[in-house]
Amino acid sequence: METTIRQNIFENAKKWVYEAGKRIREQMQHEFQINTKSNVNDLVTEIDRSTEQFFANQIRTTYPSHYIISEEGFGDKINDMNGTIWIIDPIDGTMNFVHQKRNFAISIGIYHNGVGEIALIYNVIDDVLYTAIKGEGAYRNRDRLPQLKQDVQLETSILAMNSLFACENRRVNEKKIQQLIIDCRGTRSYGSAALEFAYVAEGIIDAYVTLRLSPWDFGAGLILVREVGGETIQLDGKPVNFLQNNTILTCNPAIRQRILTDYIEWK
Ligand code: 2AM
Ligand code: CA
Repeated sequence: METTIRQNIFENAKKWVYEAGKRIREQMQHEFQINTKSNVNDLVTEIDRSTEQFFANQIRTTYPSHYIISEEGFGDKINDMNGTIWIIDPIDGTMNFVHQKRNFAISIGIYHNGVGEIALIYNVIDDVLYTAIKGEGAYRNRDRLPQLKQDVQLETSILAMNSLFACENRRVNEKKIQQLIIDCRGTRSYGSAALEFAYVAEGIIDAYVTLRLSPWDFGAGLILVREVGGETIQLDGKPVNFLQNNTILTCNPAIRQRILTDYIEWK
């Protein structure tokens, strides 16, 4: 993608993210409708939907040739990564949004022919915007994030995980996951994949490992982490697939092989 086009898209995306964040903060002052999707704990609100519709309208008006992959149904049916594709989660961490009224994010990753060009992850309540542009590094608001340290070890690392390892323990050897939890310095579970990627990029955690994420959960985060020298792969070591759900390890490369080799064993 040409630099000036990339910059133009970034400026618009940033403007829309701030605008959407302001709308969410206003809308959540009033009562809003909450529904369930695939199961009783899989939540969606009218604010998730209206926010996604807001982005879809802006993108289709300004960039009619672009495509959208998104969670709440306003996107396109995509079979490959050709062209310019916006991967959008209007609210990542909907359970946090509903229960905690904080710790959720707008997540937007923009890809051109499969290459990650632009990432924005906006912590709406804290008003913290993480951004990345291909080849230009990653930022937390106006501050450039340093490259990840290379001398990191598992024993002094903090890992983000979630309860899927307990719920879906038929898939992986849970004894080895238990050992991973014992061997690292500590674990965290923030409940928003986008923010967990942002924290890996910021270097305040060293890895995020999970059994199932959708493309809109990691589309932006993968670019952000890449721009500080981090890596995102599936738990079998293969590259991620943007057209389906994935197992995910995003981390400081210094601890990648150790996690995959010593602690991930499929049943
Ligand atoms: P969401 O809030 O947009 O649904 C919680 O651990 C993280 O996993 C959140 O980023 C959440 O995104 C995502 N998530 C929740 N349920 C999921 C599912 N069934 N498949 C994939 N990702 C899911
Ligand atoms: Ca969502």
